[in-house]
Amino acid sequence: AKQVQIINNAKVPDSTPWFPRTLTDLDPITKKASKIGEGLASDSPGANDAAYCARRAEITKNADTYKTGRPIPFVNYSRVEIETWAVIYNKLTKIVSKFLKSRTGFTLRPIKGIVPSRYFLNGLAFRVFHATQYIRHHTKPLYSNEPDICHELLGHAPLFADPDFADLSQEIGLASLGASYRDMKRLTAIYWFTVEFGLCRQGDQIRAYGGGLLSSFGELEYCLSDKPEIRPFEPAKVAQQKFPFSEYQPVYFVTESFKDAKMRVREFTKSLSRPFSVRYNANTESIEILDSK
Ligand code: TIH
Ligand code: FE2
Repeated sequence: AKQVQIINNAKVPDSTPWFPRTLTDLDPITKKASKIGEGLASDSPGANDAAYCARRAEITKNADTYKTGRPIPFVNYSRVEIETWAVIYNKLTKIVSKFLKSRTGFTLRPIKGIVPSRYFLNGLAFRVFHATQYIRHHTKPLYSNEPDICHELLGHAPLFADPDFADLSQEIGLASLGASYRDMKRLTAIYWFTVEFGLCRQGDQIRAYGGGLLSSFGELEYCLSDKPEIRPFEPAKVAQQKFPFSEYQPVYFVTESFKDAKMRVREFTKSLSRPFSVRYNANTESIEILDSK
């Protein structure tokens, strides 16, 4: 019989080491992993712990038999394993604030729960983000109607490492200092539809960047479906938009970029009624009042 070879790729030189061409080519790679025990250096803390080696062998069996396309095997982690995770997790959460500070000057600061938006936004003027530490109830992981540690760390924290996003946030914060009651309402809406529930264009795609979306698997899926209404980010309009607090948002606003949002918000805040302007002096960590306008 004649063999037919279909070549849909440019040829590579014969001397080229093997490499996978399709996803299923990845299947044999697991055989290349060292066998349990062999790979553990004699000074590895687990090497002389028979129970640990056995447990590891039990878990790694999953990888040995795994084939492309199958669901990831479920591992029922033990109490000790979960506690190990907790040690790492707790350490990580401690350095989050330090990392953010080195990127943009933002820091996290613990707060008991929801505070009136004036105080919350005021913090942003100092590049301080007030974050809760308690965790949502385990029966409803995909949506919480109040902030919790998952929301702060998975939703908000990563964004504060972006300089334009950090500027945008501080811009809202500065405008909130001494703002009138009416302007406060406007700024809260601007905050809500950017930092909390913002969408952003990226190429021909729309992506979610608001912390309230990134920490809620349920709303994240919903916001990118055809169910909600999506409007362009125009601060004067955003400022008037009403919104529910404890359910999926019916309306979202999409911005062109963080820089664009920052410029637009900066323009918008000039229209507010405050008779003075302010700036944050990072050297003295204090607010300076500028000439009344
Ligand atoms: N809905 C968010 C979540 O599930 O993570 C939490 C909230 C953000 C804003 C208000 S409630
Ligand atoms: Fe939030």
